[in-house]
Amino acid sequence: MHAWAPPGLPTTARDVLGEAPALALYDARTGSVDNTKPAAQARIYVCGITPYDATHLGHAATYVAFDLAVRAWREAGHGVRYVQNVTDVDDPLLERAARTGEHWAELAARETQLFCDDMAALAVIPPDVYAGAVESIPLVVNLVQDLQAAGAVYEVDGDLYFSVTADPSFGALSGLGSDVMLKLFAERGGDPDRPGKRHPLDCLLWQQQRGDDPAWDTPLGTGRPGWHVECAAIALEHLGAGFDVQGGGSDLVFPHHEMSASEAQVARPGSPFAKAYAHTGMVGYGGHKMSKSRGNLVLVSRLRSDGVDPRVIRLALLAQHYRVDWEWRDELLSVAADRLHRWEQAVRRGGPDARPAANAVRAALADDLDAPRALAAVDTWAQSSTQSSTQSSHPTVDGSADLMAAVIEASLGVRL
Ligand code: 5CA
Ligand code: ZN
Repeated sequence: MHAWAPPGLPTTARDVLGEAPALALYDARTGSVDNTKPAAQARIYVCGITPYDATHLGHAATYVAFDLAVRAWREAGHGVRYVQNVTDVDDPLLERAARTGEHWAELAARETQLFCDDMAALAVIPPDVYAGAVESIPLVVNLVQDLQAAGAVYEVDGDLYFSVTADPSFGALSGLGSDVMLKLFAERGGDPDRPGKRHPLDCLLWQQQRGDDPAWDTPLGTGRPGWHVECAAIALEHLGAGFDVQGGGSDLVFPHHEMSASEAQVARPGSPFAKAYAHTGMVGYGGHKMSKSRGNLVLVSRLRSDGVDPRVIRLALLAQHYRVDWEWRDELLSVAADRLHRWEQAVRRGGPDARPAANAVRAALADDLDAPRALAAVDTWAQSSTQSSTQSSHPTVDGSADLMAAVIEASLGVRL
């Protein structure tokens, strides 16, 4: 699949300031903020959309957060290999298509394109590999065959299930008790009560064709892949086991990331699936998690067509720490627009030495992507820029505006 066009990536900040500090991230498995320790090439997988409705601000917040991680690694001198999937065949997509009468593949293609347009507008660096579930079916088949060889697969009425007991570390990522696991599994696409299963948490690897559902002829039978194995197969193929960060929203910690990791670890024993698991908080609206199924959505494309500058949308998202759950409010846009205006004026006017503020921006982002603290550092510099035009105690320094603009663009993804 084609992802979207990359934004400009100036190197001025690195040329002037040198390498940014190492990126530390909160890891769900260890429960602490740990330094990432990527090789020359950092490897990250971020779970992509299920394209049955347009990109909402919750999705946008998640992809902008991981974009900060990609940028932080680049500023720290690493190359980055970034893989993202598109769940372009799955129950919610098929259900929506059946309801509206549109062909499921057309719905998926249209919404994926809209997502790509939204991401490009938000200056999100695209993944190097953008892989659809449908095009990745051969990878899923291979992985399921490896799991069969490992004795971790059984059949229930023609459907294939993964035995969670095959992975001794199953549960270590989420750290949840079995009651909570069962509840979340049932809420998030699982089938704990299906008769014939050996363990209620065992998850579907391959589903035999039902009715008119789309299906592919494979050595596993005529059917389609389960959800968790899709991400395990795509990540293993395009990144290899033991990649640096598996990312997604906190709604994916369990079962999705737990299951994908277990499947991968049973198929490729000896290496953890990912070294760290990073999750964004949930964005709510009107008192509930913003979700396609609930329909309480604020769409990026809608804001854009209403004439909102995408940089303002991005700044509104950056004003929240990625790990906390938060509520969207329309006033956040005017606050962000005001901030953008102040920054633009400051950069036009010039200001005092930008190095301390620029280093503070990079340090804040390296410290578990603390974007609100990074914005505050720029605010302070912009404020002193106002003073330097009126007071000689804050003399304007040549090149400081250029450096500030370069850091804001490279690290925060906002081009002034
Ligand atoms: N296709 C799967 C992942 S393999 C999926 O969860 N798709 S999704 O379209 O439902 O969500 C796409 C991404 O946005 C996921 O990382 C999800 O965790 C995140 N996300 C969904 N809703 C919100 C929200 N309200 N706030 C923040 N992130 C969200
Ligand atoms: Zn996923």
